[in-house]
Amino acid sequence: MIRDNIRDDFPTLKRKVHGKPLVYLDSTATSLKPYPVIEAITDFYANHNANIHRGVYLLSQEATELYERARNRIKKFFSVPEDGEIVFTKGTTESINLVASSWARKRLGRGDVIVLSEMEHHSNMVPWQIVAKETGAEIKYIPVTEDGRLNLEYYGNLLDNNVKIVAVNHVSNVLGTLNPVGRIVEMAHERGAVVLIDGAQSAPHIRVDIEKIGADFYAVSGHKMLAPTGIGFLYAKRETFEEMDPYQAGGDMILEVCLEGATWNEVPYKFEAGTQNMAGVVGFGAAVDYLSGVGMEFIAEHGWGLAREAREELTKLGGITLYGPSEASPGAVVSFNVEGVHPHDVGTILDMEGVAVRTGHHCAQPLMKVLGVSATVRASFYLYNTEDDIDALCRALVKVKEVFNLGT
Ligand code: 7TS
Repeated sequence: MIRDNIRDDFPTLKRKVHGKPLVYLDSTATSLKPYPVIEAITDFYANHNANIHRGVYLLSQEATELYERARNRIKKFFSVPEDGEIVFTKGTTESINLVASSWARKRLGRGDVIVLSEMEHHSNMVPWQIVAKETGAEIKYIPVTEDGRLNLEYYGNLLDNNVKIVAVNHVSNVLGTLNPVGRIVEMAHERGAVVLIDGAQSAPHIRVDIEKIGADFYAVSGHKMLAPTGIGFLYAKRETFEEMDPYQAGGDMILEVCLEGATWNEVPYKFEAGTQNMAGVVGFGAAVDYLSGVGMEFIAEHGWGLAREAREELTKLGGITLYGPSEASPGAVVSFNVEGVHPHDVGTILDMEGVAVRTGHHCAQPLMKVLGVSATVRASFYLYNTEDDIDALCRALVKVKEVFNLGT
């Protein structure tokens, strides 16, 4: 069951595509946006548009207050303990690049080890490959088990005193696997390694308590959790941010500049150079308010229920290979292939039926290799999806089988 009226808040759901009502099953790529978020952005531009942290005039003060109030709400939503621990970025990709560039590049060298997993999104793999090349550090990968989980025993054996950083996702964008990040952090810390958690797919779906997880870095994208595109954040402990060099330099991140050099502003501003995505931050604040209003416990249960049901219904259809843990997860992702049909053909026929899914390697080519495929079809669910969307997916898949004469 879905709570009353949630769907009415999402204008995109009123769209028709190819003459059919839109069935949006690609929230893992980016979520739809509700009216309160759209209205917060419009209100910012219409009524408070001014640059933050620099004007004595009223509009600039209002813009600054809206920006910092949103930061505070986001801080609370993620149980971030201290001020100065949330740096706004473009999203998860930029957050990880910030850590790779400003933390890792200076600290890693030959003999050091970076631990990643085989189920990482490219944005939690390629920045580390570049750092490894530059510093001489080596990357080791936690393998994925047959049932789509991280092999924790292997991880335990990988951990030695040479491991300087472990970077893994909280929820896989392909398999939906919910990784035991608390345990992963604990094991790394016992060996003195720092941990970055890629929270791109967990933050939209489960209550993320950053203090409890205890990771050194946590990266989030706003656009997957109802906020606009181009805004996200990097969490780090205040001392960690203070010890790091700036990522980019320019306006707002300095304390004082003279011809000979400059000193840095306090955190988080030291890492927010230039004019920020102010309307994005305000929209992100409205998004966490909306999610809090619905309740993260409800959202987790709802997404998990839909993912479980989708797996059951797809299994009943027959001729479908499912990937990932059989009991699904609150990550609400179902990856599959229709046996004998290329995923792009499946996606194209589904689109003609109004069903939007993602097909391809999902920016996780090494994981595709582990699964033994070049691509999958991925249906992903969020708070505005219903059982009717699963029915629509199944009806469209029957069409796929008819087109390819696969029988039903
Ligand atoms: N990490 C994970 C686990 C992701 O799923 C994604 C985006 C990213 C990092 C990068 O996030 P960005 O907001 O900086 O782009 N994942 C997807 C996806 O699965 N389909 O499109 C984008």
